[in-house]
Amino acid sequence: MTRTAISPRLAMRIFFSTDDNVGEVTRDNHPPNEVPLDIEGWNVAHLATIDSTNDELLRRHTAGGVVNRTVLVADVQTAGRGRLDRRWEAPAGSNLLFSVMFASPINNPQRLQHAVALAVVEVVKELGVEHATLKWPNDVIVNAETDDGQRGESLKLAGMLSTMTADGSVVIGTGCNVNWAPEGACSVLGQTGREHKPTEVLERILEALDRLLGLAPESIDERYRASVDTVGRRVRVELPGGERLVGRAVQVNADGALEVIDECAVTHRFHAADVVHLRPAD
Ligand code: BT5
Repeated sequence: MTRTAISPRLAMRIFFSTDDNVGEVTRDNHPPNEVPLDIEGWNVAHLATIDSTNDELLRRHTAGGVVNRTVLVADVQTAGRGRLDRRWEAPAGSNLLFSVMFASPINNPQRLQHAVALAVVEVVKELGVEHATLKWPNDVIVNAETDDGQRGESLKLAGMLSTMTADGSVVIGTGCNVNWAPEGACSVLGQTGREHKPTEVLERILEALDRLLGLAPESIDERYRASVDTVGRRVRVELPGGERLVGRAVQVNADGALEVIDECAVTHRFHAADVVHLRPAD
């Protein structure tokens, strides 16, 4: 028996938030202290401070001033956003906080998200976070091991927030814990003992992303599916409405949905949800 939890259209609205609450561009939130960064193939601006790089990019898009592959990176966000109106925290200058605009038309916005997530995994691995992997849909995590070598808790290293605009463009924001992590999460510094300049990590990620976007779309899909560590695990799926389900994640479908078989052998497909990787004992 198969159940689809929510329709792909509804999932799109949950997965990709809308751009109707980002406010107007004002003198206060349009910073004068903007410095261009020279990274080939991208239009990158470095801001000292902003409310949210996602919101700022959306405001600029609404004002008509954003070309494809524009990137904003900030030292600090005063109102950094997670999904579903949650907050994204990072002390000033410690972590990488950036958003990329992909201008319309876009065939498959999820594939772009997957490419960004794969680029982040590739780079943090190069920086020495060997066990970096993905938790469906786009969290970059590191699996802690329990003392007896079992798969333990997954610690979040980076998260992504995507917004579709009315004209079909997409802004993908990424927060990557380079030198700081809140309790219960992890950072590149914590995992490797080495500090990195966030903008240098950005440059590597954009280079990796450029390479990935040059691949055939199926190749990005294959790499993404091969990198999602959620598959094969016992998981708890938490839906935006508060509904919860425990089961085993069996695959990520071609449309990006996560397939989970519950304890009664019912298959569920999720297009948008929070997933918790359960330890064997949970
Ligand atoms: C995300 O949300 O993971 C999306 C994060 C996107 C942040 C970037 S930064 C650049 C761009 N501009 C923005 O305003 N946002 C994007 P979510 O899965 O909802 O996770 C949010 C939850 O993670 C919070 O409720 C906290 O519990 C936790 N959290 C907050 N800061 C964190 C951090 N630095 N590392 C790990 N977890 C964090």
